[in-house]
Amino acid sequence: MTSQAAMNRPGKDSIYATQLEKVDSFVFDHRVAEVFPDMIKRSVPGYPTVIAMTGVLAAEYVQPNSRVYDLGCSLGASSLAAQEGITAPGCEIHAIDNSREMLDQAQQRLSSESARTPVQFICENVLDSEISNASMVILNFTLQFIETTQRLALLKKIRSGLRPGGILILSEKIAFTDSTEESLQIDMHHAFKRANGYNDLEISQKRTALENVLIPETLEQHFQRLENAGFSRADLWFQCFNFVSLIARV
Ligand code: GEK
Repeated sequence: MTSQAAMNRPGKDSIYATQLEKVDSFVFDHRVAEVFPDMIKRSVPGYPTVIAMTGVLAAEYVQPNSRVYDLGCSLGASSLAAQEGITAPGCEIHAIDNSREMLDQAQQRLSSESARTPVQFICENVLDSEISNASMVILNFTLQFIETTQRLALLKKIRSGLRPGGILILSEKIAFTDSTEESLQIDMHHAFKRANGYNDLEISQKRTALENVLIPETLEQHFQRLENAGFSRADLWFQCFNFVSLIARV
């Protein structure tokens, strides 16, 4: 492939590659859905590991005849990992997203007819979702897009929909109270993006688009909120720069 062809390969994220007159707020529309796997892999350090371990955790924690909820499922990567990991019989996965464009593509990617664990695709706001009989709830990089004032109510609802022994996987971009650490982590995140082929214009325009849309919080805020929501404990199991994943237990 020539370097020009590589730049234009189908599925490659080049949404912010040209100078925009005005950078609009980021939305999960059809343009994003088309390039999403490439975008998230090149933007979120450790994403493939978090997804793969979601499958490992599903094998460990999903209980027979229970539900798994994948909230903000995008194209269904976490649902697929869970589906492949689950060994317990009689389970179902509810894959939920409020972007019709993302959900349509998720549905095409996961044909669940012959799968042992079926997936239901639901287009709705996770703030309106009913959660019950769950043994695992997945919030992989979704809570950061929910209004901060709504986050506790969502976690309380998840907690009360989980069975004894159930878990929440919470993966997020985080902020740091120490300003030196904050800039160090942001610099390393940008270095990660540059190493994955994004240029400075793309990095800066994407950052502008995500302002007030993706709102990261500190680890301390997450731990406190999980406690306030009624989880008995929460543990950090993964960190790569300013991206983390926690397991919270009932
Ligand atoms: C993955 N978990 O590949 N209700 C429903 N969906 C929402 C809401 C909401 N209120 N707000 C945002 N979303 C996925 C990646 S992406 C993360 C998750 C990212 C959806 C939104 O439409 C998008 O699909 C997803 O949450 C966030 O493991 O792009 O950084």
